[in-house]
Amino acid sequence: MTRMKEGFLWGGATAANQFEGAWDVDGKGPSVSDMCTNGTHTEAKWITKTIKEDRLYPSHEAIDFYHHYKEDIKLFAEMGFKTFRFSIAWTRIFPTGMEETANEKGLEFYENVIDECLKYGIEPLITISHYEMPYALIERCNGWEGRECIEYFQRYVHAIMDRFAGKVKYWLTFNEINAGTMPMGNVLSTGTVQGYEGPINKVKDDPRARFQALHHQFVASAEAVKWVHEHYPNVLMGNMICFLTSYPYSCNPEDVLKAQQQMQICNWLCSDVMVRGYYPGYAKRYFKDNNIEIKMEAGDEEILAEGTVDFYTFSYYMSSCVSTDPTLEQTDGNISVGLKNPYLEASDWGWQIDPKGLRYTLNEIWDRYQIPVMVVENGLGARDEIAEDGKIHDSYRIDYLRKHIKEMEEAVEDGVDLMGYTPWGCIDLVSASTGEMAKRYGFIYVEKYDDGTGSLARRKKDSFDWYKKVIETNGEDID
Ligand code: BGP
Repeated sequence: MTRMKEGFLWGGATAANQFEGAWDVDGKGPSVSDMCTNGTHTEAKWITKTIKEDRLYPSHEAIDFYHHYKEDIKLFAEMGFKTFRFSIAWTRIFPTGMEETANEKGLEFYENVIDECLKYGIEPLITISHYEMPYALIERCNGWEGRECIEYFQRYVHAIMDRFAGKVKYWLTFNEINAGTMPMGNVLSTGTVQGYEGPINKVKDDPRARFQALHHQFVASAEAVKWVHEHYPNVLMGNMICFLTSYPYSCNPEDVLKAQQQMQICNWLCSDVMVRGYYPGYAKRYFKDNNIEIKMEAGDEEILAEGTVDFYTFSYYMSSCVSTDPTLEQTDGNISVGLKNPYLEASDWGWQIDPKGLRYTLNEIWDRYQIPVMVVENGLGARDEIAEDGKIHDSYRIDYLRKHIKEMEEAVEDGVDLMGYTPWGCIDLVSASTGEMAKRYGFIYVEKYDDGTGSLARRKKDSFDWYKKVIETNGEDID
């Protein structure tokens, strides 16, 4: 097989709210994720306005990376990680988002994590905002609908950059920013849920507020990118898109056009703004057709144009189909639902497995933007069992990852400039969509269960040694 280029960033990905725990330790404030209870595949998790004694909030302890980071990073180093993607919890640095000065304890924690990575030659890749906006900002101004969030965000960005830009080269502004183009984005992404309590899939959607919030995120991101470029020229700033690959269900031109429109609004809109620096024509038409009026202030367009990103990153788990036929069967998926593809199998959570779709997607992205690309999430959420020999034989996970790496290598042969690959949840962590622990992605098993119990002990799965070999051979040996 293909060897990846010299310096290819093999690693793994996580997010603060899904694995750190210590949700109220050392001055940390509650984030939107800290207000979410657990759920299941069939029963949606809730967001509550206050913490309810009789409910379980999985982010509060999660897998307690906060107190296990040395042990965990050592295991990542043993696998040979070149990079480790994690996020900084905004609320560790600014507990409500609105403070004037940063919380030193929060900065210290991330400094320790960064130093621990560097000790092993692991390059940190940091997401600045990964479904972790301060809950206080949701209460104050309906999350990102409030323009003032742009200023609070800059304060946060300056604080972490002034402290860490000398040590960390790769940064992403907003995780899966395109979640804001879909109703599911209201809770974790745009935070447009002021006063709401209930299941996260029952939020009353107001597309006008949601797209206004998204506009504020674009401006906040571009302002941050521009400022960082001016102050820390060695730092590279990336976007992050939840890539929802959509195929036309049939060759009926109606289906083809509908699939194209879906790809435009759900996938391309955000990266067109962040990579090219302006809203594309199809977005303006979509806003007009849907009575969405974005309130822009003088200077917004200039900021978008001046704060374009250096590299493009995305998550890729699955694909689905689009059709004008309303009778076709739906499938579950990441953030949105689509139609079942008769050629594909699905995970236990209904996400359709499509390795070739990754090659297709990489080519589409590269053709469109011609800037370095990185796959910063990919993986199989599955139930793992500890076997009688005390091990976890996760051949299904190896199979999923192998097939995706193979297609990634095909894409490189096609000419795509691929920087790296960080499979999701390299250590088991809380599921973003359901709050479950049972939906595991890791190379490392964590003894933590859906009812909140578990010793938190770590064990290597079979995939641990397999991935170690993949990295050692720079992608040449994936068998
Ligand atoms: C992405 C998120 C992650 C992550 C992943 C897997 O959308 O960026 O935070 O959790 O999906 O999803 P889930 O945890 O729902 O299986």
